[in-house]
Amino acid sequence: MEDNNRFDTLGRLEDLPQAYRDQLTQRNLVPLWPSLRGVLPPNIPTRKTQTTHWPYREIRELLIQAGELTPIEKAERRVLVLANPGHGLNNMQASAAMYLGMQLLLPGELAPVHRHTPNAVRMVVEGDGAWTLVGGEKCPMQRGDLILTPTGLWHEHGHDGQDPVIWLDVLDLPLVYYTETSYHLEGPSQSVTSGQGYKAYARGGVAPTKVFQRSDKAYPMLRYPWADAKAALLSLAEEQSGQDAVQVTYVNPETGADAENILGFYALMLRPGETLRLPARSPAQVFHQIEGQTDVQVEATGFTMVEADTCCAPGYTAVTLKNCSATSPAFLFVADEAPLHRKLGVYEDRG
Ligand code: GTQ
Repeated sequence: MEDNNRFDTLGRLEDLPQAYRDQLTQRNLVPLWPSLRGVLPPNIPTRKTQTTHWPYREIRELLIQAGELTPIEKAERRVLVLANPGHGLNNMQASAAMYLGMQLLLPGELAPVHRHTPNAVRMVVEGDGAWTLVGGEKCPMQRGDLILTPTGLWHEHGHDGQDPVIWLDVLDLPLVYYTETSYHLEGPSQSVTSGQGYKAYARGGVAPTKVFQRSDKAYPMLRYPWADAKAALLSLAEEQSGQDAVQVTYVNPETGADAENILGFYALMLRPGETLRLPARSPAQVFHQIEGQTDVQVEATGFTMVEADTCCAPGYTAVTLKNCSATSPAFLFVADEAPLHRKLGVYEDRG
């Protein structure tokens, strides 16, 4: 009992004489005890991240309008940011560390070359004929492909096709901004130089072995074609008993580590009719429906994700995913903050 009472007994700011408080303020000092429980709450962190669902149908309509309202020269990146209301819309955060944006490129447009400290990935949602040039490697963009633009690599986007192309950007921008390390550089247009990592690393379990030359690329694979990730999931579902989830992690094929340093990326398959309860783990998560439909339940909040919808859930919270179809698998792209939490030593799985 005494322990519980402790939480209510700390002194308040108002308990202090105004003259004393004024002296503290003048000297850039603040008392800890009125704020102690706020910054170190009991048992579970305070999370601003709210479970939020962004239906693609709504985003798409407004994004196509942005294409009419704002030429690419006036936007550089024509993006509508998926902002979590719990963080304040202007802060452009899906969660503490994750930024989400839906980007539109129209036929013939070029989003000019730059590089920046935050890491980014693109998950292609719609359209054919676009490409991203990353560190000299030209990556074709097809629906469901994951394309990395890791920290410091030059990148630009172009579009040689006929119809609008739309993709989801996931960046660790909120974290990099918070640490006061976020900036960008402009540069001259890149020439296409290197080979294509997705061809060199086309099969898991075997990796190219340099005999005469050492590979010095920190990010040997930049494009992860959806056709390959989907084939891996379907094969895993056949191989693995029904006990475990059918999930793959996008990894650096040379090291086996997460594809990028701060955020983790995964593809998840829900078997026909499957209900999957993901345990309450410390990282916040983002889900994007690649194929099929999924009922999502996060505490009291429930909704249905149809193709190309995106949602997020706070950390320390169990998430239940139910494939709406009893006959076809459903496929989701997942992003989370697990690599960051592991590196910080704060990762937790509470079951
Ligand atoms: O395509 O390089 O959504 O630099 C935000 C910042 C996309 C990009 C975003 C960026 C980009």
